[in-house]
Amino acid sequence: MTSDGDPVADEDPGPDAPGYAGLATFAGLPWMPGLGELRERRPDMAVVGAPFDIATTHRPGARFGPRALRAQAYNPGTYHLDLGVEIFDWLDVVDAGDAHCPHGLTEASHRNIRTKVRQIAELGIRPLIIGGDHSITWPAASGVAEVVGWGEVGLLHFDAHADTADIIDGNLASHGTPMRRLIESGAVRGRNFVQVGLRGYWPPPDVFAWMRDQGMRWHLMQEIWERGSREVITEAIAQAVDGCRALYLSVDIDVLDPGFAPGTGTPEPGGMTPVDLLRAVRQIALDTPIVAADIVEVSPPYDHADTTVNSAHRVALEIFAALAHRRRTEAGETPDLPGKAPGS
Ligand SMILES: [Mn+2]
Repeated sequence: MTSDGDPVADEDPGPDAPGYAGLATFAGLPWMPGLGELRERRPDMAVVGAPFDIATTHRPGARFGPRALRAQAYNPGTYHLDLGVEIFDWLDVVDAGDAHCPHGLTEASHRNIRTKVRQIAELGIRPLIIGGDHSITWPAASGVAEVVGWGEVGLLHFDAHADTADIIDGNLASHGTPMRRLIESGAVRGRNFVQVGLRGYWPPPDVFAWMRDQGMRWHLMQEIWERGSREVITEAIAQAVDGCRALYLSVDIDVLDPGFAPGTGTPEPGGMTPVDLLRAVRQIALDTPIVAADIVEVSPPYDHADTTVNSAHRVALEIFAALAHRRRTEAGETPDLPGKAPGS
C-alpha cells in the first residue's frame, strides 16, 4: 500500500536508496576514486580508505574497517538535529576510494596513503581517512603537513594509548609509534600535539618523559572523569591550535570504552562514552581550522551488533555536520531547528 504519487517506481533512487541496497559507498556518497574527477568537482571533503592493519600489536582486523564503515553502518538520514542543518545542502563530500595497501608491505602501503592524502589536500579538499590501524596516521598527517606547512599543523589525538613509543618489537612503523615519527620528522610540533583519553597501563614512564621533553600535552581519562569532558575538550582545543594554521584530528575508536566499541585491536576498559566523544568532535570541527581527520582502529571481526562501526561512522557525520553549519553561517543563513523540543 502506498500514498499518492509512485515512490516505488523502478528507477535508480541515487543517494535516497536504502543503506542496505546498491553499492556501498561511505554514507551513500558519490564514488570518486580518480584524481581527475576530484579535480573537476572539488568537493569540500573526500573520504579515503586506508585498509592496512599489519602494524597491529595485538588483534588484527582493521583492514576491514573501511569496507565495514561503508557497508555495515546504518545511514540514519542527513539532517543534524542539534545543529539544525541539512548536511549535504551545505557541504559536498565524496568517497574517494582506498589507498592501495598491498598485503605485507608497510612501506609501499604507507607511501600510497601519504600520496593519496597529499594529492587530495593539494586540491584544497579536506581528506577524511578511515583506517586501518593507527600507523596510518604517520603517512596521512605527513601528507597533510606537506601541503599545509611542515610543523604548522596541530594534532588533536583521541586514544586510550599515546602511540609515542620509539620502537616496538623492532618495528618503527608500529601502530604504537606513529606519533613519535610525526614529531621527530617535524611534521607536527610537540607543543601542538595534544592527546585526550589516555588510560590503563601503557606507555611506561620513560615514554612519558620523552613526550614531556617534546612539549606535548595530554589529558588522561582520569582528568576527564574529574573535570568533565566539556571543560577538558575546550582546553585541549586551545592547546592544539595555539600558533597553528591548521588542525588534524585523529580519532582512535578505542578512546571509547570497549563496552561501546568492542571492535578494535587493543581494547582498554574505562573509556569515553559516545555521547561525549561525538560532542567533542562536533566542537572541534566547529571551533578549529580543521583541515583533515582520521578515524582508525575499527576492527569489524571483533565487533558486536555493529556498535563500533556505527559510533565511528557518527564521528564522521559530526565532522560533516559541523562544517556544514559553518558554511551556512558564513553564507549569512541561520539554523533551521524544527527538531528542537517544544518549550526548550
Ligand atoms: Mn589506541
